[in-house]
Amino acid sequence: MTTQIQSSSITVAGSALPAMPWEERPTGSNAAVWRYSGNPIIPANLLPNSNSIFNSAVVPFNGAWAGVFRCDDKRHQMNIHAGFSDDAINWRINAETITFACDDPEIGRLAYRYDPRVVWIDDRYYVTWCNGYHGPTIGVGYTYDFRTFHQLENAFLPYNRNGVLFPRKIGGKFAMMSRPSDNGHTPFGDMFYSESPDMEHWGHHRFVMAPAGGWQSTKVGAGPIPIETSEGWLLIYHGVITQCNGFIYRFGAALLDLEQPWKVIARTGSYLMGPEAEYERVGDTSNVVFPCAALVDAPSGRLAIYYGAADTVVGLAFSTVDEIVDFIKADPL
Ligand code: BMA
Repeated sequence: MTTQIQSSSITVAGSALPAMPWEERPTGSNAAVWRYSGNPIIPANLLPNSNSIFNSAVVPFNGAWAGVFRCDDKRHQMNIHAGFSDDAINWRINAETITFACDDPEIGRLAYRYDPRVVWIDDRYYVTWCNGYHGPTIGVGYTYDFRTFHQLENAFLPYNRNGVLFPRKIGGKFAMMSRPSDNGHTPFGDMFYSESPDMEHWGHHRFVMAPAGGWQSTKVGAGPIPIETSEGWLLIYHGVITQCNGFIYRFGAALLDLEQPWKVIARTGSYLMGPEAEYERVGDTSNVVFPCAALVDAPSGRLAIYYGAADTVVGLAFSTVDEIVDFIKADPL
C-alpha cells in the first residue's frame, strides 16, 4: 500500500521567490523532476579559459541572483568563481577565481577548490566547498556581497567531501552534513551530521545514512542545502552505482527529522533523476547529474534544482516540494 498525503498540507519555510526560473512539467510527462527546456544553462566554455563549468550553487541576492561556480580551467585546475544573474538562468561568471581573505596563510593557501554550496544563515552567505588540504576536506567561508570573501578553518580533517550546511541553527548550533571519504575516486561513502557552536569547531557527529541497493549502492552525498518543510528537512542527495564502465551519479531525496536531522524519516527507493539527456550522458565524466543548489519559492513549494551534468556543464530542473515528498512516500526505500 502506498501512502498519499494532501499536497496542500505541506508548508515550506523560507522566502517567496516569485521571480525564480520556472516551467510547468511538459505535457505527457509524469516525471517527478523535469528538465528546463533551454538546458544546459551554462556551457563549458562560458569563460575564456574554462574547460568545464558544472557543480555550482546559486542563491537570491539583492533582488537578483548570485552564485559560486565550479570552473575547471584548461590546465584542469579546479577552482570556484563568483557569478551574477538577473534571471537565474543567464549567468555572468567572473573570469577571476574567488580570492579569500584568511587569517592563517596555512589555511588560505590554494590547492584546489570544487563543488561549492552557498546558504544564507543569520546575517551572511556561507560558502562550503571541497577544499584541498593534504587531500580533500570541507572548506568554509563567508561573504556579504559576493565580492569580498573570507575563509574560516576547514570544518574537518581530510578526507571529506560534500559538506552541506543547514539553513538555520538547530538546537542553537550550526549544522552540517558531510561524507568522510578517501583521497581518490572514493568507492564508499556514508552521510554524517555534525554541529558547531561557532562555525569553526565541529563535533557531536551522528550517522545519517549509508548506501543502499541499486542506483545508490556505492556512495551517497548531500546535494543542495536542505529545505525545511512541515514533513521534515527535505534533503536532495546524490547516489552512485558502480557499473562496468565506472560510476553513474543520480539523485534522490530523503526526509530528515527537524530537530534531530540524523534521524531519517523516509528515503527514495527509486531515483528522482538520472543522466538521460545527451549533455548528462556525454562529457568529461559521462553519466553524471550532481545537484548542488535548489531555489525554493516557499508559498508555492516550487523548486529550481541546479546540477552539474557530466562534469562539463550546468543544467536546471524543476519540481515541487509536494511532488518530491509524494514520491518519497509512494516509493520509499
Ligand atoms: C565526485 C566529485 C564531483 C564529480 C563526481 C563525478 O567525486 O569529484 O565533483 O562531479 O565525482 O565525477
